Amino acid sequence: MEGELDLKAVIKDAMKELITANFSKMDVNGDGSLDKGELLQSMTENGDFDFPPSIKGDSREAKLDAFFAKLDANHDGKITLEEMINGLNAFIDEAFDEAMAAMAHV
Ligand SMILES: [Ca+2]
Ligand SMILES: [Ca+2]
Repeated sequence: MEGELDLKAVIKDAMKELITANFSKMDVNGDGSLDKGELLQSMTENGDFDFPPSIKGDSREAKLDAFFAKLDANHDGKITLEEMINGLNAFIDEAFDEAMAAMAHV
């Protein structure tokens, strides 16, 4: 399963680069972290954003709340660059595990 692990690492590296490069742009008020409004804005600017499958909610707002809560590891209402990368890494792991589980059922 070495190829699988490498692909995951490549995706994580690309994600980290992308987030790091864009974080200051996403941080509209320049306080070094993203609040909910800034997260929403950055997501909608990038077109139609699909929440990870594990994010459940009846509405887009509810999903945003759940997504934000999952990224905001220390629950201070702000997402730092580190929290963002760690959080998205977890979603990448999740997506891979689901893909592997789905393949195992074929
Ligand atoms: Ca901010
Ligand atoms: Ca936080």
